[in-house]
Amino acid sequence: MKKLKLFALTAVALLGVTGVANAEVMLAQDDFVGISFWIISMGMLAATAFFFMETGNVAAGWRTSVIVAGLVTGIAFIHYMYMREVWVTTGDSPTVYRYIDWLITVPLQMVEFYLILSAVGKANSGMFWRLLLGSVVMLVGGYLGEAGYINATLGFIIGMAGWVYILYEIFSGEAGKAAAKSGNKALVTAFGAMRMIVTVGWAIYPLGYVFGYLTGGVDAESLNVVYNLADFVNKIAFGLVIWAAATSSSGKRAK
Ligand SMILES: *C/C=C(C)/C=C/C=C(C)/C=C/C1=C(C)CCCC1(C)C
Repeated sequence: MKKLKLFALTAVALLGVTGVANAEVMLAQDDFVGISFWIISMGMLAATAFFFMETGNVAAGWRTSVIVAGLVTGIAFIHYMYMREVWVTTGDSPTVYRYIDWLITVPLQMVEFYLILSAVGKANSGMFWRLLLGSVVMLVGGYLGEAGYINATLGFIIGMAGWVYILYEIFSGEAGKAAAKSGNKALVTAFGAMRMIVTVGWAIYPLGYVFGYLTGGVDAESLNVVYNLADFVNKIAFGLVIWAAATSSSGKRAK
């Protein structure tokens, strides 16, 4: 198990590093957006190592949730290496890489709601499919708007509709009700904290979109700084909340 973990971590780090091995343009000292790409890449790498190493310290029912938290930050780490490269060499928004990352990591985070409910035996697959549907609508709308396939305002409206649907499901829908009735303290706390992240932390993304596209012209700098900060909070803090619930409800740290 230890060797496997070490191997997985090395593979993740190497994949990220090969993404920059042929970098020709160096990070400029006044490129603060580029610097934010770097800092966040390293945060993602550290979080990935942490989550994978911690999987041995939680009860079996919570293990998958902690592994998925590590997958989210690991996938983001690799995308960040590529996004940084695009930004530093061209000064353009790495829209395609960003949305590929979101398209993989957001559904994985939706799986987390399902997984923590199933860790206490309260999940059903309908919840997962509805959360997935909401994320796909949100991200496809956003991508079509940002990539210029449809009008930016229309893309924004479609994206908002998907997000509101997710919020409905976790607050008033079946998932929200199941969490409230579960009677498991660690789960209720984690579910509540994850829900706050999806409400408050996620609100940063549409704000970035508004500053980037809807306030006249395209402002790539504020768009990317805002998205970078949002990813830092929403991927790492989200995973930490799950890890905290997993360790507290595992009682004594498992061997
Ligand atoms: C790890 C990546 C995460 C958690 C990404 C989340 C992305 C969003 C919540 C994006 C939301 C958007 C809207 C609500 C409307 C405008 C378009 C988007 C895609 C920026």
